[in-house]
Amino acid sequence: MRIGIFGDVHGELKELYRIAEREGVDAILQVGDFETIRDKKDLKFFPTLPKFRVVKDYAEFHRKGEVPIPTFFIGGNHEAFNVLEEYDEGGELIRNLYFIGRAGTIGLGGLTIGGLSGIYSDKFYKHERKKEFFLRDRAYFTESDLKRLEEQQLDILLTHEWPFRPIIIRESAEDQIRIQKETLEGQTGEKRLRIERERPNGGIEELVDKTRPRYLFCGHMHIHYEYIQGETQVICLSKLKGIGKNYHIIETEETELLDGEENK
Ligand SMILES: [Mn+2]
Repeated sequence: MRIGIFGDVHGELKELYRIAEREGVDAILQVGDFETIRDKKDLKFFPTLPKFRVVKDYAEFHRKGEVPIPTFFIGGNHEAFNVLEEYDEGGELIRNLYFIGRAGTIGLGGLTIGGLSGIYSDKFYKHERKKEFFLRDRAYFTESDLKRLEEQQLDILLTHEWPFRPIIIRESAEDQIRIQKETLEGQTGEKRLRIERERPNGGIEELVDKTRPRYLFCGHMHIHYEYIQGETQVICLSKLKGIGKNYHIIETEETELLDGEENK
């Protein structure tokens, strides 16, 4: 089986399935900022800058009630959180489209995949997420989310957030300028970027030590960066229609798509 792991989609589902079909993948894993916005009403629950608050490709797939390739995604910080909150434990939104949940695992092609939705904030990390829907805390993972995954032995871990907060340095002739995430959109090539570590993003690195996945895939920063932590290959993917590598393909021996009770 061929599995494609994709970076931030940001509602560009047609681009996602165009690439996936060209690559002949049997299933898709995705690292968040998928954007399941069904119609204008969902935009109220979609935290982002006003210029990005638009209905995109998902609306059309939602009307059809399906996506063409089995797709398993986690949540990022830009999502229609009113849609995802009904599936905190994971579930199938429309045919072939599965949300892995706030912190959950699935069996896919003989592999165990763990997923952690959201990004890190020290304001939200130590607190329990409110039971009733509260938009402000939906974008963040909590320490309890991580605890739910740490007992597992994983083959692949998906996180939206990077394991550490990077300092992204442009290597220019004059000086090295610290660039904030927002300005990365204007970059013309990833080669000019150098990454340094500022601090860990919650316990993701400890989670990697405990669950020992072969791969950790993450997104969020819209740049491609890879490194090794212990026995884990960490692959941070760029976004769809962005600059740099935005998907990765792995092959497994297994031909059955789904395994285990958790997929039913
Ligand atoms: Mn994003």
